[in-house]
Amino acid sequence: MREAVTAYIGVGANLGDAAAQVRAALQWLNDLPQTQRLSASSLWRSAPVDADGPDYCNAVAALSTRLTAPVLLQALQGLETRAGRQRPYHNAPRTLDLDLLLYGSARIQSPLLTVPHPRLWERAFVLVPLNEVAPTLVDAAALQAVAGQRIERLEAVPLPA
Ligand code: PH2
Ligand code: MG
Ligand code: MG
Repeated sequence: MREAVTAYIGVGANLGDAAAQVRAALQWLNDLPQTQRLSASSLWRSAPVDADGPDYCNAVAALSTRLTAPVLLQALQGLETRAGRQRPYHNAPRTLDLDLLLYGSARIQSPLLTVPHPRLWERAFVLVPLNEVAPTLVDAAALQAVAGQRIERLEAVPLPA
């Protein structure tokens, strides 16, 4: 059997009941095959970055998975479809966005997938929740670099089950 890998998933939504969609997605991630959710961040409200529409709800989940990165990506896209995701134009408001931020220590550059996520270090809506679930991965200078971006906690980290 393949080794389990720790992967970090960025969760976002800004269409419909965004917080409910993000909460549902955090459950769905735990139900993926060969995957357990290790932890989830708080839910955060953030201003859209390079995008339009309402404020986003964002979170980050840590997974332990035996899925390969491409298979995990496909599974994430399946969950976006399950949430009714449509893609009318680039960065359009969405019911659910699931981004593979980190897959262990892997560096992947393929036509389908770039890991680590290329814009991870530029975005408070990723770094602030990632810092809750993996504080050793995010240093103070990285947080300082995105301190001008509006983000506020909506809902605290859920207590462990
Ligand atoms: N996702 C984007 C573009 N801009 N802004 C916020 N605040 N949150 C997001 O999740 C987000 C965004 C593209 O996926
Ligand atoms: Mg995204
Ligand atoms: Mg995406």
